[in-house]
Amino acid sequence: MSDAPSRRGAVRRSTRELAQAISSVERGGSNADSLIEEALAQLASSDAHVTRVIGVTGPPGAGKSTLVGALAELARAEGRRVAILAVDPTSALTGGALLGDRVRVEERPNDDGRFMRSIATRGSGRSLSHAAAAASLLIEAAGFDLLFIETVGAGQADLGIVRLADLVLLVEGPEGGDEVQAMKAGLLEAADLVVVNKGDRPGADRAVERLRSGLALGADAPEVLLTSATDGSGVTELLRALDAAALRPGRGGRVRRVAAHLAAAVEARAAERLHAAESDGRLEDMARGIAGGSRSLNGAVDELLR
Ligand SMILES: Nc1nc2c(ncn2[C@@H]2O[C@H](COP(=O)(O)OP(=O)(O)OP(=O)(O)O)[C@@H](O)[C@H]2O)c(=O)[nH]1
Ligand SMILES: [Mg+2]
Repeated sequence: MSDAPSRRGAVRRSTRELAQAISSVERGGSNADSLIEEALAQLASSDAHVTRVIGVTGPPGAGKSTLVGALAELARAEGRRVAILAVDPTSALTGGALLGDRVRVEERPNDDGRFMRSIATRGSGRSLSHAAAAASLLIEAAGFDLLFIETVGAGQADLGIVRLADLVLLVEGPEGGDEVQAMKAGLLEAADLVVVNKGDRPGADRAVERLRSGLALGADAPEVLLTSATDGSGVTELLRALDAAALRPGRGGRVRRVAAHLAAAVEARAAERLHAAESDGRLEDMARGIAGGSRSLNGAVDELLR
């Protein structure tokens, strides 16, 4: 496949190199920082490629991975370079990237236009949103046209990752009750597009109706579409809707992703400082001073962050 002029400036890494770079970022350390700096410098150049980043969220088992796989196949068949990041907020508990194991996309070693990766923190001390923000910047610098970030619809961690995206797609199952969950988690407000998947199952049409009437109450209600990821129906229409969707002001964009990375990097550095102070006893000394009234809490905080 030939290079479109728009991605001339991309850091053309093989997908293997990209995977290695993301692994470095997951582990943290100075090598990771220089990889990110390199990606940022590339993205700052005037001919940098623009990646459309689509956050995909929704309740467990709704068919997010299957749907993302189908969308990715379709976009790839149209000649676009497509990446998928699966982010599993529960992996810290399960000790692995469970969700990644269930990702439904085949890797093809000879095709550098498809990239699939699951992200877990694996006890590195880096937060998941840090790894996800960094990985999204590396993928963007590698000149992908589309990036899907899949994350299970499970509250706060999820919303942080959703903020990296230009567009948020909420995937619901046909069963009642899921919508209520989504509303509770604040995901429905964050969604730019809602899809009821498993359209082949009974009740899917009713779920669409329920969502449409519920959403009609709010201003800029997202569109509600119906798909069946397993037989492919509605998937082309969904990809078109994602392509056509206007970006909401204040949502997504590269600056947002850089900001997410910056915020996470600051947190990581603060945590490092704190850890060092704990290890060498300074924290306890300071605490003794504060408890004994010989120093102020704020002064100690400033000193720790300096
Ligand atoms: N009948 C039917 N089954 C589907 C459809 N889409 C996905 N499935 C099935 O639903 C199950 C869950 O699909 P996944 O794609 O893993 O769902 P997910 O939302 O990614 O799940 P988690 O990552 O675990 O949250 C699988 O057995 C899929 O084959 C669909 O459109 N129709
Ligand atoms: Mg999944």
